[in-house]
Amino acid sequence: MKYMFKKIEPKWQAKWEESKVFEAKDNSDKPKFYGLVEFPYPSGAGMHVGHIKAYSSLEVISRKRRMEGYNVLFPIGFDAFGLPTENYAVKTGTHPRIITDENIKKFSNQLKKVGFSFDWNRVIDTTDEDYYKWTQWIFLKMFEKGLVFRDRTLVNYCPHCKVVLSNEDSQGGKCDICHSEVVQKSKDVWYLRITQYADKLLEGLKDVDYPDNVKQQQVHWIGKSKGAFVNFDIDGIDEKLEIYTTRPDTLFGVTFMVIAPEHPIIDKYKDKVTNMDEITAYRNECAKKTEFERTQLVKDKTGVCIQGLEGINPVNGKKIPIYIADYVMMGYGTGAIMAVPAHDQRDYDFAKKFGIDIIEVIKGGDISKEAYTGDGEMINSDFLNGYTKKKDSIERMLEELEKKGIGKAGVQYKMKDWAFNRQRYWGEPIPLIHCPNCGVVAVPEEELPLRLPDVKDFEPGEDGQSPLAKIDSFVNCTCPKCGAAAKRETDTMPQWAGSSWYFLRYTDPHNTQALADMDKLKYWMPVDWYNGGMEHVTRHMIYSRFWHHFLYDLGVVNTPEPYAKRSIQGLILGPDGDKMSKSKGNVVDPLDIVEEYGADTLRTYVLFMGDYGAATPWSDSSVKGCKKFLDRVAGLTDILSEEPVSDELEMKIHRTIKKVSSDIESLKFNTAIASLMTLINEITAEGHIGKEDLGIFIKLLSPFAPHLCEEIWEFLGGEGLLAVAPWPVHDEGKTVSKTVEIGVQVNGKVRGTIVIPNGCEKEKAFEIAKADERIASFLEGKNLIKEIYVPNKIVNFVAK
Ligand code: ANZ
Ligand code: ZN
Repeated sequence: MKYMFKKIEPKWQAKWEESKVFEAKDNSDKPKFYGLVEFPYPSGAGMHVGHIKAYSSLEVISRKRRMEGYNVLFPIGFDAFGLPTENYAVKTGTHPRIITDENIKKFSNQLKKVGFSFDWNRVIDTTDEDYYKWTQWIFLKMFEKGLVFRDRTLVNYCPHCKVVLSNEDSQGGKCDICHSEVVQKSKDVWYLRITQYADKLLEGLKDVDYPDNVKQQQVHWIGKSKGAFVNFDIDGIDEKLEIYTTRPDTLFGVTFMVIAPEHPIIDKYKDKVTNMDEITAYRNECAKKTEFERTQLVKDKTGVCIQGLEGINPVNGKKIPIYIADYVMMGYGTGAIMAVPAHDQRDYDFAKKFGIDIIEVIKGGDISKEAYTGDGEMINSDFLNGYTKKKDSIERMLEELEKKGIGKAGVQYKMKDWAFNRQRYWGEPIPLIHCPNCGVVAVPEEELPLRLPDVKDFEPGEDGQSPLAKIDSFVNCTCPKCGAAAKRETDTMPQWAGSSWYFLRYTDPHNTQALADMDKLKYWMPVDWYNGGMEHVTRHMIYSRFWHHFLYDLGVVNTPEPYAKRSIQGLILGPDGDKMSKSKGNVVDPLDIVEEYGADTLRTYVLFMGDYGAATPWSDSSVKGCKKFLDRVAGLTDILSEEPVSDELEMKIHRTIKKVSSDIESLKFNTAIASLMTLINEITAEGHIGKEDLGIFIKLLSPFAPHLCEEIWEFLGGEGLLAVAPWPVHDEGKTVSKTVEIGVQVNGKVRGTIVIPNGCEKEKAFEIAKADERIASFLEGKNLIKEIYVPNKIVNFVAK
């Protein structure tokens, strides 16, 4: 048969849809498999080849699982709130609802054209009010449990997008959305207390199967640090300055202190400070810098010595100067540090610049050149002198500090609480009310969903207020507690809200009573395998693990961890090896490939192109190669024969079953496809193939190229749909060759080779060897002294 993809692809897509073969069953006795891919943001640009690669791994695994007899949940949905749609709405005056619906339609059609085996009956749209009702519900539960709080703080603000950004969304001092420069701005911010779950998020990593680098990134992001809080007296004032340090063992080496420019102690004692003007000027300079700039390890440190305040080192009573400097952050630890220039490079650079003493307390380095951060013998440190292990000196110092009541052990996290509001329209309204009498009050649960009001103008207010603030009918309400006239919160939730629990909704997408029914959750959760990008390993995965742990504590879900296993796809680069981007003009449209070569070719190619986890450049010629391979597969139907295949080919078929089955499980799709390509060469060389063996071949290929394989299956008269036909199982006995070729030595020299039955007895091997003419000639006229046989390897005769 000819590979007529234009004809067969729509045909099988229609059959799959009609037969509901990809719909997951809720009440099934079969074992379950829940495969999850990161649902797309339905942008106007439509699908990218990167989406195809990202979904193809679990597409292949889900298809294999169905054939192995599992009840498979492989869902898709749309993470549809967010800025690009809103910016487009502002630009065109079209309502985001309309834009979103159009984009979702476009995406769905594209996904269907590629033949993904998603359960289209469970599609989720995070902007659907029946969905975001539950996003708001979870938020209210967090509010109820004290995990929501409001604080006025300096925030990362993008003047272009007019939104507050979390640290993660403004890495490198640039807005994650529009890449403009981020500025610092004082704002009221709603926070989710994710730090309260820091330890659970760390602990939970022990129970999940994530790649090591994924775990490491999460551990690093959480950034747990063990150290000590120590109180320093301020000379002449009844006030303590508390610092956080990871190195209390170096306390005798402290020669100054540094506080963050925003530290409140300055204003509290401004009457005592004699250089307030200089300090104010410095603080104004600092306010212009982003946190990113401030944490860079630049040698040239800046700062101002506070005249009029002096600290006292609690372990030796020495007076030390206090500086303000921007390398100390207000948001970490206590916003104040004890500086040990001999053993901390930042402090060292600072001390050199400001001419401050450097006291060595750990032997081993050369402090005339740089700070020494290694281990060594303690010196100049009173009761710590002679200690050689950091761990022991820290322990001894902590004991001392606790005994004297001047310090205690403590932990800190790099992770900050999650800034959870945006001043934008296209997001979930935050269901809170500001009442003049009662303060902040929750919208009653039965009033959920709190719907987004219809507006005409999506432009945020110039003062950085949400567009919702301009809608009086939305803002004005009555307090649910006391009935007084009150005002609604007008900020909306960040992009990351809807994706923090979507995998739960797939288990029961139409439920109106709960976010999902407990029995269904118990059947489907946890997600067995979640594939996605490295860029979502911190933000999205940490946020969703946090929500899931919270829901677990609430008793709403049945497992603490949502994802049992995680894998990562590598990027698809442009043909030139650069990142694909519109501006570079090297973007490949997947639909163009479907149009020209067929969906099966596209699917096969994105998994054949290289290591699944690696970044790989696009290659048109390799796409064509995949197309040719599928042409040859179609051609196998022309050499069908009842003649049995050779033992050799049978062995290769069984070896291929074994290899494809195991390669798929370890995401080695490229080698799985390559082994099918090799097998087709073997079949072609043989010249014919039986129905049953061709059936095996297309079963193995079907997760990659399902349309063509269904077509061949039908041609062969296969029963039902190939999509649920049983996956082939190899016979281990048939994977080994029936014969082996081995060398024969006479007196230690190889004199020839013989073919013996695989694993044959030694007497038989000797018999075959002696019968070999060449070998016999070497033995002629000699006495055999010894016969040696290493099974399947070698025969050696010793003769004189
Ligand atoms: C004295 C010291 C001596 C320190 C030494 C280090 C080495 P991690 O591991 O990241 O938690 N620090 C504390 N609070 C800070 C802040 N708000 N801004 C900037 N730096 C801060 O780092 C903790 C260390 O970073 C602390 O330990 C403190 O310097 C500094 F040989 O104290 B250390
Ligand atoms: Zn009230």
